[in-house]
Amino acid sequence: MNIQWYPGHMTKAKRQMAESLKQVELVIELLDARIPKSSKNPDIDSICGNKPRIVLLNKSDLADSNINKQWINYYKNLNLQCLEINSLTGSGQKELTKAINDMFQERNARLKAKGIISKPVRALIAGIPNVGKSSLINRLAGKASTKTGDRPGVTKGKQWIKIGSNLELMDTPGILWPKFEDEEVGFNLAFTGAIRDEIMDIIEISIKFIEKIKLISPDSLKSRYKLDDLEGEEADILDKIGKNRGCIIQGGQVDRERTANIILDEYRGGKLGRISLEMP
Ligand SMILES: Nc1nc2c(ncn2[C@@H]2O[C@H](COP(=O)(O)OP(=O)(O)O)[C@@H](O)[C@H]2O)c(=O)[nH]1
Ligand SMILES: [Mg+2]
Repeated sequence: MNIQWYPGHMTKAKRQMAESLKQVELVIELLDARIPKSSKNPDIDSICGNKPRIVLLNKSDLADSNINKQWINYYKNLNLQCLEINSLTGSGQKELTKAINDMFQERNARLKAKGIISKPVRALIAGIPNVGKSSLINRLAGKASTKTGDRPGVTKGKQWIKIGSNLELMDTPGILWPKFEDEEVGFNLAFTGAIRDEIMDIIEISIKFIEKIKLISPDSLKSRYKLDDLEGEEADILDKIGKNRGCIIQGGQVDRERTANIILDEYRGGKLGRISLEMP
């Protein structure tokens, strides 16, 4: 898989992240619950230094709830706070503010002893493109104060969004770059929509996707697309799905591109069910 990267963007994001880190006491690291490993920047430890951190499994509504729990345990064992969240509905939000309050209890008590009643914890939300940073900021802010669906770099200015009396959020999220350590990471990012489709071969991606789902959740593929079995090559399965969906072009051939788009869109929209692509 050939993906175009823009080193200039990465350098800029790194610099901005370093700048933002200086201004906060807490990093809220957002991961995609379906692919917590692939959606993570593996350099996050060194990027954050010893700044306190909370890991959030976002889009938890699209991932298998048992596997979400496994990931939470996995992080617990690494001594990292981890919670699942849905930035669209706000589910998990209460747990998040409670976790932050608990985390900074000592710090608040220390300030109080000095006579400082309330100094909100300043936090930065960080994650790879499309993981849901803007959605979470909007959700926590309680109104549509930041744009969602934007490409990295669109949101600008530096303001603080007050959340309750104990928390202030930087309105500009920190952008982390995913790391293409191996091909599988690239495909996982593609399946979940973290990489723009225009720069990929969507048919190749969908074939890889079918290959993966065949292994981890064959029944969801069969029932969604009314397939009796998953025998044969992935490309043939793609064609069968196309036929069942009436994606036919002139000459009676299957419109593979349209079919590929349907499959990926439906997975991303949760229509195939809650399917996690990575386990701890
Ligand atoms: N199902 C689901 N979709 C989400 C969730 N959070 C964000 N999204 C969607 O993911 C896409 C990217 O979100 P956005 O906030 O723009 O990501 P950003 O690039 O990190 O700022 C948007 O289409 C959101 O509606 C979530 O918890 N669940
Ligand atoms: Mg955004």
